[in-house]
Amino acid sequence: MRTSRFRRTVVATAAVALLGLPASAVASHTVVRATSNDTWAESYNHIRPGSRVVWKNPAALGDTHDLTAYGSNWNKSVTLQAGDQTAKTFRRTGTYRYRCRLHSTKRPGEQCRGMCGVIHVARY
Ligand SMILES: [Cu+2]
Repeated sequence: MRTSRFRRTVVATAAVALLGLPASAVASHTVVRATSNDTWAESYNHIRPGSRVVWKNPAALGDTHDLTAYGSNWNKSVTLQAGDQTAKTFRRTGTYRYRCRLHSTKRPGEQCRGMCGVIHVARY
């Protein structure tokens, strides 16, 4: 799997070089999964503008989670039953924070604790 991901990256990079686009123009597809420890894996993701993030709540875990945006730059509030997923394509650079309201705490002015995550969108 490591090799195929590397090969895909090489192919994508070569295609971009042929098109004369900067490497940073390559959009990606990122999967964030709820874990049995009530965390997001990975909880921090760095992506390029135009990339799609899919949050999955694996059916095998049998738990309910929630995906709620916090901060003032985006909105999302979705309940994820076991087996559910939701997605968003991030077109603008920025830092997008989210949490599961069932498994985290967030008080005004304090950091989120528990099942919290960050999507960082930047061109480099
Ligand atoms: Cu949760």
